[in-house]
Amino acid sequence: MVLIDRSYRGKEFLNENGFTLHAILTISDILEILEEEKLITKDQLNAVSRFLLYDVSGKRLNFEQRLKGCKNPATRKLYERMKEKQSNLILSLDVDTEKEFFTILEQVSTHIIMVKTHIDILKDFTPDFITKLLRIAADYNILIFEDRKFADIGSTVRKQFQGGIYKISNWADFITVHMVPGPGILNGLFDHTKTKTSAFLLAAMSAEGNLITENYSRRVIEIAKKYDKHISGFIGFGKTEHDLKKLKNKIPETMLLLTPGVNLEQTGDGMGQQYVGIEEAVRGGSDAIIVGRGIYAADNPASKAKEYKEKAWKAFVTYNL
Ligand code: S5P
Repeated sequence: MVLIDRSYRGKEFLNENGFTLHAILTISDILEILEEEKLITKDQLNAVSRFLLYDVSGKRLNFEQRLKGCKNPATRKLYERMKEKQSNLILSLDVDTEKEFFTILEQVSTHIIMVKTHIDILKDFTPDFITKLLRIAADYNILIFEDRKFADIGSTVRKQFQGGIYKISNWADFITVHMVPGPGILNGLFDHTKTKTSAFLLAAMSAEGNLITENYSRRVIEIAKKYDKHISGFIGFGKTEHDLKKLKNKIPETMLLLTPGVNLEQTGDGMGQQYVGIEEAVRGGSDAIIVGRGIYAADNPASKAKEYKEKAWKAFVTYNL
């Protein structure tokens, strides 16, 4: 019998004897049919799906165990938001005016656990923006994620994180960090500060042709294990469920895998962005999806956010909870 990963569905591939196989149905498809026909229960479907997800290891912790074992307070907050809001949707709100930003944020706020900012995109930024953002975040139980992608020597990133006009360390629950400069970047960001901000490290990017290799991803994860006080997890994209699973299996269980490049309608944006579907991302082990244009550029961001949230949470409950 050949076990076929869902990501191969509808595609042709060669088996080890050189025969072309055409994948029509996956084990997951069959399980879903059995559940629809009431031949197995939802619990059985979930248990077998989890078993398959983790390469038949069956050893991964469930959501509650991961939350319990998690020592990083910022990561715990994110786990708790997921539980409270029954959502694993992060909105990437890459618009360029304050008005647009808050109009969309208020429309979608009940559906998201976190808003990801690129604060330097705003053309009318003033410190009042942060005051307002913090208030809305508190009112709607949303965390704030500044996607600054720090990538310099320790001394420089410290200034970029704490200083300038943005003073990110005062308000961001999370930031993103590239590990290209090595571990010194984490010392620069976190030594001798009382910041509550925690980091997500870029482990695999969605941009086509990016230079991150599997070995680089592994090294990033190894460094993160030593700095778990300040690291909440990883940004990780995979074109297929299988690619994501390979990454997920290297990640410590209490850390989170957030996946950008998720879109229900597009496969790319003509500028190198690549997209994966919600189901594939979550089946691959993604804990939360990051969606930008799929929501904020939609005719009705609120109903789109609801759709993304419901689909992503359903997949999470089925395969990852
Ligand atoms: O590999 C990555 C990492 C990130 S953080 N690919 C990404 O697209 N991102 C960010 O996710 C990117 O900077 C943007 O803010 C968001 C994706 O936006 P979308 O409009 O393509 O969904």
